[in-house]
Amino acid sequence: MYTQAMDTMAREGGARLEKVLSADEQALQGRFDARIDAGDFVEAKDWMPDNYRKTLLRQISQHAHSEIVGMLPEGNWISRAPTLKRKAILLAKVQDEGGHGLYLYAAAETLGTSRDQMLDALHSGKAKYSSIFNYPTLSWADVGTIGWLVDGAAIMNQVPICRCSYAPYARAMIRICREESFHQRQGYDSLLVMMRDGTDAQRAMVQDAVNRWWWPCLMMFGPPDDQSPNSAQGMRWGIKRVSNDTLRQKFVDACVQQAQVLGVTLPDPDLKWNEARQHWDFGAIDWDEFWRVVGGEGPCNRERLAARVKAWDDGAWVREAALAHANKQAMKEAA
Ligand code: FAQ
Repeated sequence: MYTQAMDTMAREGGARLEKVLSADEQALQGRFDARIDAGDFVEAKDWMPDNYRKTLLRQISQHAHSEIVGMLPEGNWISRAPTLKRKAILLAKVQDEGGHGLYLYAAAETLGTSRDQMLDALHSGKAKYSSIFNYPTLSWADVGTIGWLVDGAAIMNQVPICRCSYAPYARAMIRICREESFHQRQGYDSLLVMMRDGTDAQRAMVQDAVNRWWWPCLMMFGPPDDQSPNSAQGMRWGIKRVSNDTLRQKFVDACVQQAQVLGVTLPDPDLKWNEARQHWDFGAIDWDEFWRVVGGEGPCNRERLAARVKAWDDGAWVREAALAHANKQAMKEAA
């Protein structure tokens, strides 16, 4: 059932050739499939099919880069936070995102890809990161809205990954989800204060932020299930536990009531409770916009990548100094 099908794309004269597995490989494959079927977790040193490894690396790399690039939109507001308390919270949150990136790069390293390789792929524009971080943060309310909606969507997507069949990724996700939950609550709290105790201008600022972030947040869950090329295999391998559309629907259902408590309107005239489905119906997502952003043509793609490349270049002296220090220590110890 869990074949190496994605490995067998070699073509000769237009015909598709199946990779022939040796008897040993077939036995390993059989044991691996049985473990996945039994709900076992796979550890770094266990045998795994090449494409299981590649699929994990694709997803973990995209996830890790999202955490790191995701520091930029909110980092932009650290120096302009309205109070010392909000500044301290925002600093802690942005720092947490950096930590998440590091756990995830470490999880990817257990699969044999170094952090340098992954960063090279990010800086050269080859690696993906979440579409959501290519939108600008125009006002202070964007920071609260990112906490409420972006972290809220991230939690919805990431809680099921705590049960991912690859144990090092699952373990990293448990800690990440705990922190994301604090992120979501601080964002919601910040918006609630503005909506309840703020001025009309502040309330309008929150509504404007929600209007701009709502639809891009729904896109975070990825394309519809019937247009998601990686879902079927990811789910069969227990890497992905819940489908893109199911998670998106759960997110909408959760947000409607939260928006009511907050006193903001979600910018979707088609949002309507469906008694038969016991879910909220919502309007059509602009998938052309999603693919444009994923393809590098979002409002901030160039700016985000340039900021990451500059940070890497500016940090060269730190890496060189750390390496020189480590070499000196090693020589001392050897002597
Ligand atoms: N943006 O076949 P599927 C966060 C790509 S972390 C860009 O459905 P899959 C924390 C997808 O890679 C947010 N590309 O793919 C935070 C694939 O392209 P590929 C990140 C996207 O893997 C908060 C193609 O489209 N979270 O927010 C997006 O089965 C605040 C076809 O898609 C994760 O990465 C997108 N939104 O499902 C930080 C969670 N969606 O690779 C700072 C882990 C899809 O074939 C501040 N990842 N694509 O070239 C996942 O759960 C999955 O990878 C999905 C996509 C659900 C994102």
